[in-house]
Amino acid sequence: MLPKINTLSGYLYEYQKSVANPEAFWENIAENFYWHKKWDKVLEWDRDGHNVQWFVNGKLNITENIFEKNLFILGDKPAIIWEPNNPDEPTVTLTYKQLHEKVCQFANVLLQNGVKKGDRVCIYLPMVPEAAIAMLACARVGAIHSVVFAGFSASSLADRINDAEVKVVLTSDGNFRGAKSIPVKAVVDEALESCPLVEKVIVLKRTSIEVTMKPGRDIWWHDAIRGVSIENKAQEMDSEDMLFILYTSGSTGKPKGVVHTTGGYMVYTAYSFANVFQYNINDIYFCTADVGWITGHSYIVYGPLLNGATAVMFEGVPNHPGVDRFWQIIEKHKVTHFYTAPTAIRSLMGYGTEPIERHNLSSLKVLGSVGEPINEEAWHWYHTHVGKGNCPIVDTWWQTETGGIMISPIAGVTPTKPAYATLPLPGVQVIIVDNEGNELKGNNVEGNLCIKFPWPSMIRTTYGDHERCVNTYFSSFKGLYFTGDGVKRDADGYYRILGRVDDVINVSGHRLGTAEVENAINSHPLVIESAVVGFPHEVKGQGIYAYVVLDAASKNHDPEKIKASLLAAATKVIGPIAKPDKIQLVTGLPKTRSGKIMRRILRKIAEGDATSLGDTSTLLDPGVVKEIIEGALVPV
Ligand code: 6R9
Repeated sequence: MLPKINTLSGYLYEYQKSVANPEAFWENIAENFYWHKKWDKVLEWDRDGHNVQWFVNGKLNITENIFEKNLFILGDKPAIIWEPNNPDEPTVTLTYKQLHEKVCQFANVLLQNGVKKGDRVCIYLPMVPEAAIAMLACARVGAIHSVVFAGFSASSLADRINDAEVKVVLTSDGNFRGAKSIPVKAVVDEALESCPLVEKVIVLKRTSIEVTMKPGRDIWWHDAIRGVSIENKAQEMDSEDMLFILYTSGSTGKPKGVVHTTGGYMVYTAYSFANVFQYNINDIYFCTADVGWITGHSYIVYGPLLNGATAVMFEGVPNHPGVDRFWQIIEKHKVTHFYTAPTAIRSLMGYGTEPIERHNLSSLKVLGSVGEPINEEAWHWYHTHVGKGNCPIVDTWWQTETGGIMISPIAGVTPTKPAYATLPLPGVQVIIVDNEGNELKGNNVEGNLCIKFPWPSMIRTTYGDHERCVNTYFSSFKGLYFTGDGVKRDADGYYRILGRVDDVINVSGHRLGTAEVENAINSHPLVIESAVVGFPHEVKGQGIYAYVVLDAASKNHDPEKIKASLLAAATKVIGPIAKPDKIQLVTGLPKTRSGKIMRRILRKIAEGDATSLGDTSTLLDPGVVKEIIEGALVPV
């Protein structure tokens, strides 16, 4: 087991140690893993070019650290408890031994289908055990997985497949989500029309809807594994070999492929899981995220399994068949650790406490929150009604790029404070800077959240474009990793995340670039241009507000029909998560004389606060603002 902090003074001691000598600190943690060959050097770092290597020349396979290292002790312990969308369907439990066999078998399937070390495999699967099996099988053979959330559209999927030059796609016939059944394979077929490099598609049967199978390219999962050996020797990987790519939205351009590598990611996710959640070996841990997001990667699959944890994996949604579904799962599996997103808490709050009271939640010990700032009301509701006042809430701040949790209470150790992520984990050197990059020292300060020293699971590059990585994260403030978030450090030295300060919006915990949504809207033939901003939304955290300028030809069309077709365009180009909540048709956008859209003004109007627009004198046409305010939609 990994060393665990269990007192506040222990935390302070470890933190000091990790800052005084990060290399010695992480080396000590890394010693707990199984390496074919240990590192020659703990850290190699070139600050300016952002070339960072952890556990240099170490050799290992991450799946051996999940399975072989622990099988003797963990063999019959459940690794994954899978809860299907329909509660009448049986739960599937896979022990460590069974999961190991399935991973090895599928690793052999990948090899037989021509997948070699370093090849990219796209995983576009619903929340079924095979999603975890697929990820681990890739890691076993040294293939780089790129999981794409199965709610993304065909064109988003195609972009991600092409950017990573994917060779093999793993998917399913369909997907059950709540009352809906989604035709997943049909989306893949559409995407692959523009993905010439894909050689094989392996299709899991889940919903049994009819699908077309392209001869020579498409194979059924059950046919592919038939008769295949359950023994597989893990591929030896370098510490810095890529483990996976995960696409995420930024403020400009198309989503970028965030790259994580093997050794550092393993050490950090395992260490942070053990410490933040204070997981003990008989606990049952339930994270409601989807494996399509970083939370699913680090804290459903890798972090928990590296710790020998039992993880509940849920296929469905919180309100199907009833709004007590989460509570029913907690009671059924005697869940001790529950990790979810503020948006889910806020939406369930709307149904009152009766659905909770129907269930016995006394097994719960720790509650977690991730994905967006948790407001105080939701924090208190979660604490009082779900945790009955007895469970610490770990409000975990981190990002796809950070790989693992960065600022968070340690359960039962760090005194919590509603809406505060509290204190950085050991090894995380937080610095707050103003817009000019000056450090804001001391307490009671507010500014841009940066990290000044590398940590093992930090982003290594953006796939295929290292310069983009350097420009996006390391050039706003010299020598610092810039997170894109605003933060406040209060009088106690506690951190409160204030949300994004760039053009990224966070809708129900899903990251979207405003430019991405604008591109989708602009794909509509009647649109000349558009500007998208976020606005405060009671359940989603942020909603999407789109200001759209239409072509003169639109005069002949019903504006309501146009709005509906704009929603359809966003769904088609990105996916349903990108559908605007409000669309305001305008005749022009507020622009500076150099043609830059003044988003600050549009944001204020969308928030319903048109009184403090600041200086509008630099605008090309100030009249536009008045018109927009008059037609503004009431925020919900
Ligand atoms: C893990 C994950 C990252 C962005 C991040 C921030 C927001 C995540 C948060 C939080 C406040 C928390 N965020 N956790 N804000 N409190 N506990 O969500 O990764 O999808 O990359 O999003 O989410 O704005 O910058 P990702």
